[in-house]
Order: sequence, then C-alpha cells, then structure tokens
Amino acid sequence: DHKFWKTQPVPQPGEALAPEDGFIEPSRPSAEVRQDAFLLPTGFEWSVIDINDPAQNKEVYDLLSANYVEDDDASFRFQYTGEFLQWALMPPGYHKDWHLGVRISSSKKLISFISAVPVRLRVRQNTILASEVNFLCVHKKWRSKRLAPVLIKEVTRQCNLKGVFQAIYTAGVVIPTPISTCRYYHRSLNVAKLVDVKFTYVPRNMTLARMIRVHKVPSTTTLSIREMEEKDVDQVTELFEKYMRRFDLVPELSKEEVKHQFLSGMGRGEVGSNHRREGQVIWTYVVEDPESKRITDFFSYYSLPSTIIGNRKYPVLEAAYLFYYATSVAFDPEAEEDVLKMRVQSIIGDALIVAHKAGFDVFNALTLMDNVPVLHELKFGVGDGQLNFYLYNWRTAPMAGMEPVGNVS
Ligand code: YNC
Ligand code: MG
Repeated sequence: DHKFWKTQPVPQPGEALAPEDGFIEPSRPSAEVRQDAFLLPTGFEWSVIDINDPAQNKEVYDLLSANYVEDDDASFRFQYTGEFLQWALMPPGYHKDWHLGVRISSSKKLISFISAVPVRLRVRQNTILASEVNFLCVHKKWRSKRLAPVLIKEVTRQCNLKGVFQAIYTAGVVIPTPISTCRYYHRSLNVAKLVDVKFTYVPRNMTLARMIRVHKVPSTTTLSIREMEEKDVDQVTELFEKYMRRFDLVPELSKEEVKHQFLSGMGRGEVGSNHRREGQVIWTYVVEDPESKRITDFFSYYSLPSTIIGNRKYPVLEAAYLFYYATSVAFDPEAEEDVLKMRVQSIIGDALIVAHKAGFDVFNALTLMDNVPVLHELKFGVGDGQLNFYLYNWRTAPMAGMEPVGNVS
C-alpha cells in the first residue's frame, strides 16, 4: 500500500491501460500553483543549493557519497564527483530553485537533497517539456520518517511554478508504475581487481588467469575515432536526432544541449598519461569520413565511481557507463539488419577499448537502445541491478522490447 504514491498523478496498480497517451492532471497557471513551500518537520529547513559554489557542491558530494544508492548487499555505493554534479545539474536552462536541500535548522547540516533539470522529452509521438528528477537522498539517520514525499512534493511545486507538469525519473526500487525496466550489464576490464573486491567471481570451471585472458581488450580500435570537438556540434546534433527516431522515449537535444552533454564534462587542461583530463566526467568520440568530412558515428560514456565499502586496498571502483551513441548506418534503407548490429558492436567495442586505456575497471551498459544484441559477444555479463523508468503525470503504454515490468505490490 503506497500511502504517498497513491495520491500522485501516476498510473496506479491494476489500472486499465489508457486508450491514448496524455496527461493525468491538467497543467495550471502558476498563479494557481501552491505559493508556499511544503511544511517540513520541526527542526528542519529548506535550502536552495548553488551547485557552482564549491562549499555547497562539497556538502552535496559529502551527503551523497555517504548516503546515496548502494547495491543490494551494501558492498558498493555511488560516489558522484563534484564535477559530475555540475555537469548533471547545470544543463542549459537549469533552474537553481530545482536543486533543493534540507538542513537541520540548528546546525545547518545538510541531511537531504533532491534535484530536477529541464528536459524536452519525446514519448512516442508526443513531445513534452518535462523535468528529470535525480539525486533524491535522505541521510541514513533520518530515513523512514516520510521526508522523501515532502521533498518530492516540493520539487514538484517548484517545477509547476516554472510551468512544468511532467517528469521523468529512474529508480532501482519498484513503485507505481514503471513504464519500462532495464537490466545492468557489466564488462570487466580490470578482472584481477574486480575479483579481489568481489564485484565479480571466478566461475567454478575457470581460473583467474584464464578469466583475465578472456577479458583482454584489444589495443587498437576497429573504427577510426577521434575525440569530439566543438566544431562537430552541429553534425552530432543532427545525427543524434535522426538516430533517436528509432526509439520511443528520448530527449530532444538542441545544439547547446549537445555541447553541454557531450563536451562540457570533458575536464580541464590536457589529456594526461592516464588518458584523462583533470575532473573529466564525459568521454565523447566521433567517426569522421576522411573524404566527405561528415561525422558518420559518435559514442560517449561517463565516469561514475563507486565507493567499495570497507575496502582499504581498493577504496574506489572506477566505472564507466555507456551514454548515447548514434550511427548513420541506421539510415541506409538498403542495409541489412545485421549491418547495424555489427556497427553497434564496433562502436561499443571501441568504447571498451578507450575506457580500458583511461583506467576504468568496469564498463556498464543497460538493456536499451540497440545494446542488447551485442552485449554477449562483447563479453558483458548480466548484473543483479535493475533500473525502472517512470513518468510523472503522463500516461503511455509500457515500452516494448525490454524486459517485463515487475509486479507492483
Ligand atoms: C524513490 N527512489 O515508496 P509510498 S532514485 C520515489 N523514488 O512512498 P520515506 C521513493 N519514491 O510507497 P526514506 C523512492 N524511494 O509509501 C522511496 N520512495 O507511497 C517512496 N536512499 O518515504 C516510498 N535514492 O522518507 C514511500 O523513505 C516513501 O527515508 C517513503 O527515503 C527514501 O533519485 C530515500 O536510493 C530514497 O536516500 C530518499 O531511502 C532514501 O527511505 C535514500 O519514509 C538511498 O518514499 C538513495 C536512493 C533514490 C535514487 C532518484 C529518483 C527519485 C524520483 C522521485 C520521484 C519524482 C517524481 C516527479 C517529481 C517532479 C514532478 C514534476 C513536474
Ligand atoms: Mg524519511
């Protein structure tokens, strides 16, 4: 029984499928939106966070690195960096008011956070101005006190005040009601470390040495790739838009947003001997046709380390996550289906190579886009994590082509 979620404009368990896509509650003019902040329990206060201010950025970092998402057996916990928070929370058109903290009134200690950023979303044939909600976190000491619903209601109010009435969010937990569920897959890059920290195991019929050999990554890429540069933004924007037509739930990115998503997190200074720049969050590569100078493909991945809880030898798991990619191979009406599959395999395979060079221990991907058919061949293994996708105040049928949606009880 979801005391909070049953009051919200989301599809409820057992509800019949709607005949048509659309909102659940109509939008209201901002004068009709509640004007005062939702009430927090006595002793707590709201605090708008300036993620660009190093001291406040560090407060969010400290809260999340000690209290954010862990795996099921509490072995690993996401360790989003300060640079990652800047990249994720400050896209073009972001609102500072949508970065909400809760502090203890007496000590001013930050004990909770939630964020939203604007996103233009296409859900099937409809495009909606929505927000993407992320980084909901309540300090472990203050859990199970119904603080999360207050944070969600307040961020919703802040979105409504700016004329936004729909949202997208993902969570490991199942609440009413996922529109899609994906699985995490993991490609081991540093097998010895992953086995040592018990991220993965040597199967009974294998040795560590053989497992290392099996996971050896080629040293040169299949495609002729280079890092994306500012001059590529127009072409990447167009390529991204065309490729994303293949899918039913996608962001629509302007040139400014493409620049932000794929270039702004590239870090400071020169690429070091570790194949990284200082503070680098995102890695984006393009394939340029040598004759026409057209960008035919691009791919990107981001860095999201995890704390290895209680491990002194290896405190951090360096994980790379596949982000967006696109290939113009998909636009050739003559091409056989297999041609696209082979191209995606080259793209993700090359991403593994550059991520390995950049020192990542593992490369993660979800069962979405055109990933699924190539994961096994590229030696990804299925993980135990699931990621559920949700829409707030928007009805649409569950998305096909992924795994069955879990039961909501
Ligand atoms: C969750 N992840 O079901 P019911 S993902 C949404 N997303 O409500 P309390 C969640 N709701 O079932 P706690 C949720 N987790 O009674 C729990 N809930 O109706 C619901 N973990 O509240 C839950 N971060 O305060 C229940 O629970 C109610 O103290 C219980 O706090 C929860 O960022 C939490 O996993 C998650 O920090 C903050 O456990 C806490 O346990 C924690 O008693 C570790 O809350 C970190 C973690 C979540 C990561 C994420 C996406 C969040 C989306 C929120 C929904 C957005 C809706 C759209 C709003 C904008 C609309 C517009 C326009
Ligand atoms: Mg609570």
